[in-house]
Amino acid sequence: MAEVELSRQGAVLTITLNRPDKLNAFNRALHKGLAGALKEARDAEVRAVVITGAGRGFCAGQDLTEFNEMPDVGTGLRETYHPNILAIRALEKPVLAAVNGVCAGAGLSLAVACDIRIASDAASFVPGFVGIGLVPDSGGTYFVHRLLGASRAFEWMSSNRKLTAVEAHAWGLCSEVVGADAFLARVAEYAAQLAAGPTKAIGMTKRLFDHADHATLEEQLELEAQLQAVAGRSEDFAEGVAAFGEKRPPQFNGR
Ligand code: LHQ
Repeated sequence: MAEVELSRQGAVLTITLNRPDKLNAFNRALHKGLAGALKEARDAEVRAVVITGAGRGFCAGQDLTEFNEMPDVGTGLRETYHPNILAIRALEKPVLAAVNGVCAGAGLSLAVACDIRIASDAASFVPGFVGIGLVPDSGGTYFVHRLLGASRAFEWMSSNRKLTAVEAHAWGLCSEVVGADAFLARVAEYAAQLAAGPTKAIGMTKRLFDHADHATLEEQLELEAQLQAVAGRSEDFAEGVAAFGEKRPPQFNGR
């Protein structure tokens, strides 16, 4: 059994974490599989990426029964979790976390490192770390803080409160909650819509928002100008303007 399964639907690459008996908790094999999958996601033919979990979980974070795989926690994080979180941010295309079930600990960190989250109504969001006496890692403090604001982020991450998908939606942690029966179809529809977009412009929008987190206004304006110059030379921009003039929907090719 592969710990990570890959499938392609047109320009959508779906990455399924596949250790369902452990709620897709991370062990070395899962990290390795995810790293390989994120490498494949760099293929120019892939214009949207979905990350989801097999079975009833999205990802329960570190496998606590295989903790001894990681003799030194700091080194373990740097070698396994960090490259995958950074790879998601470095992908210049949208990454959709399809949160099918519970996410906890570094599984929550993975979900919040993605660009968009949609949740099944069977999903829940659990800090996890504080429950076992740890600090949030794998970007958990970075992304949860940005999504929720400092006050709510701290209160939640220090409480281990399990949020339902509906609560997560009300907090802005996910953008949509879908009934479990309709979830797969909605994920496919959403991912296909993302994949049909002007991928280059969407990828650069992602870069710009990440840059805005640590930039001055002057630096941000400058990067916008640079990347707009790139977008302005893209085939998709030419197509967008032509389609507008011809009063028809644009057919973007991602270039
Ligand atoms: C699990 C796990 C799990 C193994 C459920 N491991 N088996 C990074 C690097 C270095 C150091 C440490 O930390 C990190 C990052 C982290 O991620 S730390 C945080 C680790 N994660 C957690 O502490 C979450 C632990 N799990 C839970 O709190 C619950 O299982 C949740 C809230 C996720 C789900 O609760 P339930 O829906 O009630 O399911 P369950 O607890 O019954 O779990 C189902 C099975 O999955 C069960 O196995 P069993 O054989 O009894 O059916 C669990 O033992 C197993 N499982 N999480 N992380």
